[in-house]
Amino acid sequence: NERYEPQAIEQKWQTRWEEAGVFRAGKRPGAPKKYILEMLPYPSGKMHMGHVRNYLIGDVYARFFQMRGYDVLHPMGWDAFGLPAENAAIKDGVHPAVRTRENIDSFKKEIHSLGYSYDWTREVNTSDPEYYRWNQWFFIRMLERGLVYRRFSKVNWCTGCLTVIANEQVKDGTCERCESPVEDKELPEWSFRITKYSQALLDGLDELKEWPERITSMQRNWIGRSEGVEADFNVHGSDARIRVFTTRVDTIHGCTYVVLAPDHKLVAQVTTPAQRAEVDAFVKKMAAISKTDRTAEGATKEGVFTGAHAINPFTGQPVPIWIANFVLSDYGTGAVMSVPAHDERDFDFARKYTLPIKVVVQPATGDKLPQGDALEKASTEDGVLVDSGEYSGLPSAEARKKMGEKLRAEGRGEPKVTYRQKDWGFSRQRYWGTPIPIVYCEKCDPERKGQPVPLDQLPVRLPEIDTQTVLTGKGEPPLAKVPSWVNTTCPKCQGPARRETETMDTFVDSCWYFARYLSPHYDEAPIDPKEAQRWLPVDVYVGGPEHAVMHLLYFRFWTRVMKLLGLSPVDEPVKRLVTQGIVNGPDGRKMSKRWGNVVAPASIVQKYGADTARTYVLFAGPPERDFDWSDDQVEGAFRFLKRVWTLAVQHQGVAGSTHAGAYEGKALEIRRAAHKCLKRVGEAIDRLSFNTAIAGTMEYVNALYALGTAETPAEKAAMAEAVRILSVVLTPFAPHLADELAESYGAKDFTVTQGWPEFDPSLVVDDVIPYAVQVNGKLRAEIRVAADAAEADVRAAAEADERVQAAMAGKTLRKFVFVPKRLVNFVVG
Ligand code: ANZ
Ligand code: ZN
Repeated sequence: NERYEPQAIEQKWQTRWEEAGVFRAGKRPGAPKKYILEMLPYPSGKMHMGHVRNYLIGDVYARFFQMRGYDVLHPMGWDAFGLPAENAAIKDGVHPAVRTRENIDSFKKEIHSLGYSYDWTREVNTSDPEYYRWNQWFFIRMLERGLVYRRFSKVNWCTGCLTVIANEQVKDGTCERCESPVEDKELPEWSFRITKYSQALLDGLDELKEWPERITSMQRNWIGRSEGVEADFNVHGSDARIRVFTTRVDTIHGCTYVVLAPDHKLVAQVTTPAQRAEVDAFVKKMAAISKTDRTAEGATKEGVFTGAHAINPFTGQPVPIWIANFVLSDYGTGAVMSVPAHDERDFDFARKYTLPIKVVVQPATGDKLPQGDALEKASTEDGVLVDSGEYSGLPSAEARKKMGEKLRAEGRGEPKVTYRQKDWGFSRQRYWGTPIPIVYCEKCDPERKGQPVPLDQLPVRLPEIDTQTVLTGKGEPPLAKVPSWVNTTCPKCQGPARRETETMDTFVDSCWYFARYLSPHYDEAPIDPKEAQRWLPVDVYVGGPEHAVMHLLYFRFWTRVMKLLGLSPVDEPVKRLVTQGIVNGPDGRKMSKRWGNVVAPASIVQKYGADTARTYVLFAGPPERDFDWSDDQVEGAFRFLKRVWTLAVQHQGVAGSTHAGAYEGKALEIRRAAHKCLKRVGEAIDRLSFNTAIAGTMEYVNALYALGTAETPAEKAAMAEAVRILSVVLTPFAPHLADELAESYGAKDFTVTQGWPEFDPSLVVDDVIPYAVQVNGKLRAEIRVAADAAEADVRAAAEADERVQAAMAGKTLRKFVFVPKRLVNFVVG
């Protein structure tokens, strides 16, 4: 065909790849492996450009490594449970399973249309009982080990979704998903004890050298390790003790009041009758405000005096006990010793309520801070202690150590590490998720702790439901409205029992899907440990940076659990993480329905073909960077591929040409251009610099045009090789065109299977320049080396020259002089 018509060739190749199973993993058991993975999508029906880009980054890598001889695993699946399908069902009555199925089908068609190299034999659907059965299995195994437990706690209740949402999903007191207000609510909640792994997850970050620093530092902050001291303040005239957590015990002599969280358990006990009314009113007011609002950055500090006093364990002096909004009950001990001179919040609070301010740390610089109310702002740096009894004169760090030891020795406290990270509450009042495999029997379990469903009874399947009556979005969890499902028998006494009606957070599903791909139908365990040995960890994981502190932390936790359970040998799920940038519209705003700037992938594929869509998106910028959509550049990518096609058509006559003799002149130029391109593109892909890889290919095509028609046998053979190399370097980006081109030149196999040839080093040397070689300042030889050759290489080439060797024979080298691009001089004596 004379003209480039992507629509005529792309589907054909997609079908051929699929039928030949080109992208199946496990074909090369002896070869090194690469596991390339992109975050599995929530099947929302239509693909957007963000998906296209995400999967392309992985796809280029997967094809490239396959060409380099690796056994590549590149799977795809569906994060199929979740709120959108359920919310849609509440609106229009379509069962979530039906909608999800439809969405998957259309999403999958789009994926196919872009020519991605997935091994579809490993497809996973998290809403399939064959999958979620293992969520239940993990739940029970973790329950046995105390890694799952049920707690009554304050949860974030979304008033729009009518469900519990994670801390991470609360943005400024509203739900990240529906933007409705979020309230605190006391509910029993199933939780994973992820905090047991806080330190391990923190330490593990040090090993993740190939993760973006931005992500690891977000995780570090999220885990929030804090080294400090717990100290007991006795309540004056009572045997109650207030334990505080402080990172600055060195400032304890400057503590002028103590603050309890409004919901601290000692509040009622310590409050004096005179203060009771005021305290009760404040506690009530605080309970109505969500935790996030109460402690937001800009929130004004408020508090009330309890009437009671606490005794400073170091000075023996009493200080007033307050309650205030800025102290959280679920961090540290829920109580703080306030040091207004050295803490900003305490300072503001002291100013507002005229509490004393006392400087006990002077700056190490020698500047002297004024005492008391003359202080203009808190001095928060470490320094040297003053007015601190026997600790005066000590540097802060040393004082902290000594004071912590003293507290421990006296049984009044101890050094303590605190983490900001919380356990992960994962029960949801929703239908479209994994049922929690628990039953409650009044006879065997009067406390309603719950008994696990026996492993051999898994999966606990979601019941068929009448959507209209069950998915109403109101009241009890949907599953509670299905009596035939809720009522069951107790595994212990066989008497009547009720099932747990809550389902699991969908983040559970994405915790281990990457391991399920290894053996998607294995039915003895979630993963076949043999396959885990072969494939884990994931070598390259591509996804959005917005998952930094949820999915990307949760699945690290789960990976450790899988190791604990003997399923997998690795501590960390992923070696290299690539977080892709955003695709904006031509207006520079994130593509969104709201801005009306969405470009549908299907429209681009239809108009220009998948290869143009792929080439454009990859050429638009480095994977990690955002880019703005440009119709002109899409056109540009299309024109480039047309030029490739025309070039191939023009040179069709050289197909199959070979040549046994030397290559000189134009023939040599053709070969040099080809091998340089091979080198450059390979190295760029390795570095993830797909845009420069494509730029290199474009320059290569220009060079071939400039070289004109191949006339001599040598030129023809060189050109045949050059076209073959063109099909190689195009394969990761424009795979359909690459295969079509290769086939029209007589290739008998797919380009991806034929592999990535090694470039010939002698052909990629750039310009060669002469160097004068002197011995004791006298010209002895002239050598020719690459213009960019390093000193050592030039020297080696000079030393290899016979005339130079003769001039230096029997002498000792005293000095070697190197003048780049000009000369070298051996000083001998
Ligand atoms: C006295 C002090 C003096 C403090 C000083 C700081 C500076 P990080 O680093 O985040 O762990 N704190 C402790 N528990 C709290 C709670 N439940 N709610 C609010 N604040 C709390 O912060 C530890 C510091 O935060 C602790 O050290 C405590 O204030 C406060 F010059 O104690 B500090
Ligand atoms: Zn029972």
